[in-house]
Amino acid sequence: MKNVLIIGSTGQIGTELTLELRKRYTEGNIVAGYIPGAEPKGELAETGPAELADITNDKQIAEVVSKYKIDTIYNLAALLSAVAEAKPQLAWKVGMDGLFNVLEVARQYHCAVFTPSSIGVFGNNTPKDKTPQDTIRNPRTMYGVTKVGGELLSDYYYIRFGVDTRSVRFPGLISYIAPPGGGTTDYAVDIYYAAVRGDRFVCPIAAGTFMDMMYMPDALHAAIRLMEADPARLIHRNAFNIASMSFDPEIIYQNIRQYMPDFTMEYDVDPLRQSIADSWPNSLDDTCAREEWDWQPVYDLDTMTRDMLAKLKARI
Ligand code: AKB
Repeated sequence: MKNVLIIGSTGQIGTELTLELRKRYTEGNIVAGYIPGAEPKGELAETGPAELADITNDKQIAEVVSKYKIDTIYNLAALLSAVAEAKPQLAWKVGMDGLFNVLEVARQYHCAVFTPSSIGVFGNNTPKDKTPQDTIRNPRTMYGVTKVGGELLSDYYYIRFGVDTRSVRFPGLISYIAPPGGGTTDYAVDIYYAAVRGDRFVCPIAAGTFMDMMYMPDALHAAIRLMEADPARLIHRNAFNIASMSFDPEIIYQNIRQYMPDFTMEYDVDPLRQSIADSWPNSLDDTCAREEWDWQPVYDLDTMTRDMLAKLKARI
């Protein structure tokens, strides 16, 4: 029996992760944690319990954890990279103070904790291609600072207090249910919506800018598989490089055009997003995840494009 709290259940990852966990763990409670103004709706509201769980309110989180005898917390609350640059104080409050609240509750109630990290932990001095697992992490964005801080704090709670903390460095995540909000990699989601709506796409990232990306089903699988992994095999914990594909705007554009030949794209580069993208790796080396918990992605760019276009055509 599993009792799980998802903090940030109505966001891009949370919406799908909560439903996937409910399908997987049919006994116990998979609690959708939310903040006022972001209440679960539709299937998310109908398939299981939902509770207010604001990451900045430690007492509220502790009450939910105690009420449902929670054993695992997925902490998905975060401001993405571009928004975090506009609101650095709030990004710290959610990313660091919030994580501290979650880890303290986990320490007191003996919960395991998953907190996503990101390719945003890397910076201009990091090796760009096949970025190794253990290497320089020197981001110059508030998002990256909170993600590096989060990795260190999570490892600290494991080493000092035995809290079972685990994490992956997510690349840009591409999905068709809940939109991302304010990330540098969002263009790789928006481009599919434009193609299906029949719009000309205006790309905010320059041609030739490679970043790692992943289709949401692989990302969900990674989070769940890591939390189920045998702890005796884990040499690393916070956080594992994972990878499935790397492309620039031209490559994804040409891939979509194979299926929608009339689709067009132009560039209007956003300097903030471009400077963040330029500081991130072109591709990650995920050998440690493959060796320590059998990470293996299913989707590549082409299988993702075919699925995204089919799913979005059915939805829009
Ligand atoms: C962002 O672009 O901010 C995120 C990320 C790569 O962490 N999608």
